[in-house]
Formats: sequence, C-alpha cells, structure tokens
Amino acid sequence: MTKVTTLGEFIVERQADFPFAKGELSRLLSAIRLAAKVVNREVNKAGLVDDIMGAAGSENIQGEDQQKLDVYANIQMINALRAQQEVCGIGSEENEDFIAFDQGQSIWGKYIVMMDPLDGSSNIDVNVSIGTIFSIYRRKSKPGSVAELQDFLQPGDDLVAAGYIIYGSSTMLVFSTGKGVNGFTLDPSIGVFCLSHPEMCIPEDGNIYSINEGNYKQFPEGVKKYIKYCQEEEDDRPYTSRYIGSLVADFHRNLIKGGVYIYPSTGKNPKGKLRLMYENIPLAFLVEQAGGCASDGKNRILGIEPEELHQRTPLFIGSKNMVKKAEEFMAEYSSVEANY
Ligand code: AHM
Ligand code: MG
Repeated sequence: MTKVTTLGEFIVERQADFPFAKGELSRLLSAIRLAAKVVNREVNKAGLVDDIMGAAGSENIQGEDQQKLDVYANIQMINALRAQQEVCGIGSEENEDFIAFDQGQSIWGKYIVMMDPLDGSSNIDVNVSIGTIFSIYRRKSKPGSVAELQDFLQPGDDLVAAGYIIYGSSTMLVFSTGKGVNGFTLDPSIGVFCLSHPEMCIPEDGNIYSINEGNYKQFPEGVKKYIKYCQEEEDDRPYTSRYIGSLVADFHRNLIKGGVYIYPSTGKNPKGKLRLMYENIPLAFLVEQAGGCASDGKNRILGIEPEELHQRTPLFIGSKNMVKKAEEFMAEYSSVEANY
C-alpha cells in the first residue's frame, strides 16, 4: 500500500524548511487548516441551509453584495487565527481596516495574515467552486506592541507563505512556504487533507485564456489585441476560453493545465477589480513558486510596494510564456488611449 502523507505530517516534516522555524509557522498553518475544514463544512451544505444562503443584507466596503457565507468564513478564519498566539493581526477583504489583536499573548505574535475569506462569492448560491486565499508575513513592528499599518502594507517579495483553499468538486488546500507548491485534497470520510499534488509546476505554455470578455469594449488596446491573438488560427491557436468567475477556481485550473488569467483595467474599474493584498499577491507568490509569472501588465506583482490595504491592480497571471506574450501586447499598444 502506498503511504499517504497527511497535511499534518507534511507540516511537521517540512518544519526545518520554514524561514524562521521554531514551529510558529507550523502552528499557524494548522489553524488555517482547521478553519478551512469548518468553512468547507458550511460551504458543502450551503444548498440545504436557508439561514446561511443568500445576501446577509449588508455590503462589504467595496459596496458589493456580501453573502452570509462570506461573513461566516471571515469570522471562522479570524477566530482560528486569534486562538493561535502566533498572529498579532489580520487584514481581510471583508474588513475596512486591519484587525490588530491587542490583548494577552497575541501582541507577542510575530506574524500577520492577509486573507480573502471567501472569494468568488457570487458563485455560492449556484453551486460553483469558490475559495479562500491567505498570505502570511512577518510583522515589521516590535513583538510585544500592537500591530501597525506598516505590518500589513508589505510587498509580496516579503511574504513567508501563501495559499488557497478551493471548495470545488473536491476540497483542496494548496500552499507554499517559498520552497515549491504542494496541494492537499480533503478526504471527507476521515476529515484529513492528504498530499495529492506534490511539487506543483505550471506548464510554461498553455492553451487556455481566462478573461471576462463581456467587458471587451472597456479593455486597454493591448488586451484587445492579445485576445485576438489567442483567437487566431495559427500554430497551436486558437486557444480555449474558460472563465468561471471565481479567481481561485480559474487560477487552480490554469495552474494544473497551463493557461493565463487576466483581469485588466476596465472603464468601470480603471485599476482592475482584484485586490493586491488579498488576491493578487498570494496567487502571484504561488505561481512564481510553481514556475509561472504574475504582473499588472507591466510590473511584477510581487515587486509592487503597496500603498493601501484595499488597493486594486490589474492582474495577468499564469504560464510564463503566455503572461510574457500578453505583456508584449500591453507594451506595444501602451500609447493607444482606451476608447470606451
Ligand atoms: P469577490 O472577492 O467579491 O468574490 O470578487 C472577486 C471575483 C473573482 O473571484 C473573480 O475572478 C472576479 O471577481 C470575477 O469578476 P467579474 O464578474 O467582473 O468577471
Ligand atoms: Mg475576492
């Protein structure tokens, strides 16, 4: 019988790989693993429980409809991490400001966590995959004090770990601590994440492009030209168009099969729709660890110095050669004014 490695075993075995060992990061990942299972339980019965389904009647700070499960996932993640005294603060897409834990042991925590507790929330009530995205940084301020804004506004190059949980046809946790990317699938019969996708690598080339083409008229000229390039009948093209509308699910598919996901600037969202800290940086870290690329169309996502918690940037992410090709089009047509 082949030996199955559980996430718990993997974390212990790889503890020495972590940049600042001592078991802190392991405990933190264990808290995320627990929160993921709790959120997964609720996501899986979303169709059954009226109470959890549907709009909560509140909106998040970006003014979008907030679903009840978003609130639930946010609370579960915060509680699991608060209980772990390794974390001194959390930044969440669902909270306007960062949360600085200000009592007891937590002010000695050396890490901060940024998260999108439930991404793709417009897909909750139609049984389409959704996800949780997280990233972990070392705090900049002194342990023993209350976390400050500077702890949260760190560039992706300073990340120590990031990952996502995808609640799909199966539930997976994919993460990296800067030594490659590994994927674990939840075996629901025993409630354990098992290593199913060791050392994930994204193909250098792919034949999938993922973009909301409904916004076509609002795209920059470079993106329009790149889409036309994807559709040409030449060499291995036309490529296949696949767009779920759940970033984690689109990203996960492209990571495995090869492809590019693009959310560019649009007339409605001149800086793009996706959030640098909660969505773009963690996935950029994972894609680079898997051998791919992520940019805002020009600059590496991980090199961007963040200015605000809820900052948005365009995102071009996926197979190295596809992202580079899209960037070439962006550079070539950069002087053409967007024409909405
Ligand atoms: P959310 O965090 O509010 O769920 O929004 C992010 C989602 C991504 O998961 C997805 O890729 C994108 O928004 C879809 O946006 P659009 O409907 O504009 O294509
Ligand atoms: Mg999101």
